[in-house]
Amino acid sequence: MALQAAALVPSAFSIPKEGKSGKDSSFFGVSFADHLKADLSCSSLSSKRERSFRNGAVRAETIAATPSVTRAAPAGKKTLRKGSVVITGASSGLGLATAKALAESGKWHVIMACRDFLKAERAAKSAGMAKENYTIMHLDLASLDSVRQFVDNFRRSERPLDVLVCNAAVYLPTAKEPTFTAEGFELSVGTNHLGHFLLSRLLLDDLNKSDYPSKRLIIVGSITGNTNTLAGNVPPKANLGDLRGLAGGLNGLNSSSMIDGGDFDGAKAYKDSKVCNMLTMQEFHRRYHEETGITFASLYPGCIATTGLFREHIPLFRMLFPPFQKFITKGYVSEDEAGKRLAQVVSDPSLTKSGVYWSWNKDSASFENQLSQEASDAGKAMKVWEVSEKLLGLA
Ligand code: NDP
Ligand code: PMR
Repeated sequence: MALQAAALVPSAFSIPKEGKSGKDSSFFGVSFADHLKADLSCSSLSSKRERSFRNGAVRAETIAATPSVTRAAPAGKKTLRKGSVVITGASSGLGLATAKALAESGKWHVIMACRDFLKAERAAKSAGMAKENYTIMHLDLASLDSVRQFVDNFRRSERPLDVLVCNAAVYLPTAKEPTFTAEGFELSVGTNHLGHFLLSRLLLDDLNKSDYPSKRLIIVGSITGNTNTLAGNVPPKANLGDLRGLAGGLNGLNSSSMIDGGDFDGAKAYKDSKVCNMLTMQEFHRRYHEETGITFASLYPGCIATTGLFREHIPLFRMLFPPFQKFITKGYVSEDEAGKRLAQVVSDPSLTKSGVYWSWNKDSASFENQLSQEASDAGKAMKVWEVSEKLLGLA
């Protein structure tokens, strides 16, 4: 299959230079054998958490998922309510599979934060989710007004917030020209990073108020943003540069639409946005973990080659990508399996460590993975944080 696919794309199996190349139809691009083995093994708050009880009351529904973590619960007592988790982009793919896994556990109420209400309702129904286990709330991450509205609506619902999962994303690999969010940021970084950055900054206070035994903020990352992997070396590679485009507002007018200030490339914009996601998780950890006890984590769930993420890719790619990942790289994972992985990061008592980028090995066992140099650069994480704050009017 690799040969067959390679024959269709001329730039097969050569190590590319840093920067742009292989746009839209690029499928292959790096020396395979050297990296394959390595990749397959990885295929201002002030209140203390002890006094953070939302609404004073503990709702009685069922036993919590994390009984061994008893920081906020008095010793010997179990938290007798369901966990309450917000998942962005839960209308398809990984988000839906995670929502389903958590809802089925009977231990979670899932708030599906989605831009298309009807699609989400149909998706929940066809996934067989019981009505009492989920609520759909409108959220369009490509509009900062919508993000703020979502936060208001969520607060009005008076549900606690125990876990927030920033999962939604767009990937626009074939776009020739940039498109923009309501506020004029390039769409991939605007949605995947900036929308989630605002959402998590606003909801941090709510998370901090939760009395749940283990509060978590999870931001979905990816292998393709990590240049210490084979997948991360497929061009165009992620690279935030000195953030000049981000600082300029990513508007494509008086600044570049790309974070590093270069020419627009949709695939690179997505990978850059994933680097921002992973850096943001670490900066949250550095700033707030000790003070709040919140677990901040990211993950690479595996290559879920069948999801809607690839809807904008060329038909040839969509046809070849799943068998390529299944049979050649063996990095493929089903939506169900990936959903179980993310559900583990939401609720497993053994995954409470903060500041971690989780991955799974061939036997589907989780392990703490290494991020690339750029995706673990503390200085860059702080800069991305500060520049994003300015763009969003948070600083
Ligand atoms: P999907 O396209 O299936 O899911 C993406 C979700 O994001 C959809 O529910 C989509 O909504 C939603 N979304 C897109 N734009 C917005 C917006 N503006 N506001 C609110 N929601 C929005 O892709 P995946 O399930 O594959 O992706 C989920 C996450 O997994 C992403 O963060 C992705 O980067 C990550 N990931 C995926 C991998 C893979 O192999 N598929 C590998 C590694 C990481 P709608 O249904 O309305 O389009
Ligand atoms: Mg990749 C072990 C090897 C491996 C893994 C785990 C992935 C995951 N990919 C691997 C290898 C390769 N890919 C190789 C050798 C090639 C060149 C033939 C290759 C190509 C490729 C393309 C063109 N891969 C891709 C694309 C995409 O458009 C996808 C992408 O970058 O989306 C941003 C993608 C992916 N490969 C993955 C994963 C997980 C993706 C997509 C999802 C993501 O990062 O979110």
